Amino acid sequence: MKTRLLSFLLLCCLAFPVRAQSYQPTEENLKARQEFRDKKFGIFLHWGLYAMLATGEWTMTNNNLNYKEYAKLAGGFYPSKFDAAKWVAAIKASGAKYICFTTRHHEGFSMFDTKYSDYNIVDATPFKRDVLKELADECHKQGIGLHLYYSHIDWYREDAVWGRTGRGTGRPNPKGNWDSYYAFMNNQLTELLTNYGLIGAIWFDGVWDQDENPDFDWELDEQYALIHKLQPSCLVANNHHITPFPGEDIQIFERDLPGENTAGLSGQDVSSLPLETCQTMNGMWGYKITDQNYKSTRELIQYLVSAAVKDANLLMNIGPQPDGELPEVAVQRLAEMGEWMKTYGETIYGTRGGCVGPHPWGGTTQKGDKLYVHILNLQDKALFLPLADRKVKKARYFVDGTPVKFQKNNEGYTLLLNAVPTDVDTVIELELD
Ligand code: JFZ
Repeated sequence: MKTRLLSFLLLCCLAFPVRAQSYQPTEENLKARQEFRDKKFGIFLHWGLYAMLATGEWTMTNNNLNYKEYAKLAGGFYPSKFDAAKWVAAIKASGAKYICFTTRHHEGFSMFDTKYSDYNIVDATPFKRDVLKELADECHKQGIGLHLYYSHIDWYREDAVWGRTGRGTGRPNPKGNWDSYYAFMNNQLTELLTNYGLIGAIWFDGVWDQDENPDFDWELDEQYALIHKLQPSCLVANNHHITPFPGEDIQIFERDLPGENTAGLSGQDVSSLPLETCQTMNGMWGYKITDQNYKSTRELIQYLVSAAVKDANLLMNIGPQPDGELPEVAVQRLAEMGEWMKTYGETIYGTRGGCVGPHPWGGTTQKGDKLYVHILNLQDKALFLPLADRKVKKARYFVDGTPVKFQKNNEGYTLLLNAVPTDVDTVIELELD
């Protein structure tokens, strides 16, 4: 009997090997998660060959462009104005604390020097420069974090298994060769985590491409373990639009704040992991020449504040031009956001979502005994805060310290403002007991 039980247990162990189910983040990783939450604001950069076609990063599949024809773009890619120092300086000026760069998007072109495919910016273009290396060196020099986007799908490689996109690019074999493609990805991830210094996060994207084939095994456990082995503080993120898998360190939302789903890509529950929402500054991720529909600085700041109120980081995207420059409007938005952050950064960086949650008028962020009330949209001079079980000691306008009168009742406190707020964000600082 005993031996039967033992062999049953043994069988269980063999059948269900200890996977990342038991993922225990290391101390370094837990520390990196908190630092990530403190940063609050990052800039996403979508850059690849698609910039030349200027119709966004999905143009290859949307227009069923033949993979061999598309690859010829590389021979003409010469972003003569690329200057990593200039990019990093413009981004730093916004108050952003990290950059997330597309090392290889769905088009399959590697924007870095890789041994594992010639289809890369050094070997396949006349530019011949490792733009990732230049960017990484500048990020490290100027003291800003670097995260790397890495696509799980590839519309160019013949060994990449077909999903629901990239079917019309002329590749011969829908089945691909998973073993070969998986090894390729892990080899590239090893390069990315070995040759470019400290990497804050690997930001995966593409698992959703197999959503019609739910049994598809991406073998993520082993891939995540590889990342954590190479750089224990590197956060694993995956834009799969569902509940985080074991081994992931942050949770991503696309085009919506956590808990909202206006774009239809973010119906997943909000987990207890650090949160990040990615959003476009205009309407597209990759450079799109006809898209001048930039969000106003006011909208961008309010989106950043709304993310912070929801305890999430904002990863705001820019699609660099084919000539290597950031679009002028984007640079201007960065500068204006930075101006605001110079004054109000203290109410954003290092905070957590406050004890008064999101409301139509705005919400709160919190650091220690300071509660920052962010008023984004209020047609009133009085603002009620449901703070029944807290004691407010002081209230003042954050910007100049002018005291704010308040009244207490059983349900909470009512702030009595001097005027109906019209600023981008009227911040009232409360000192709690
Ligand atoms: C993904 C990428 O496809 C996109 O190019 C960009 O990088 C963004 C940040 O992440 O966005 C998606 C993902 C899935 C769908 C659409 C866009 N989808 O399922 O249709």
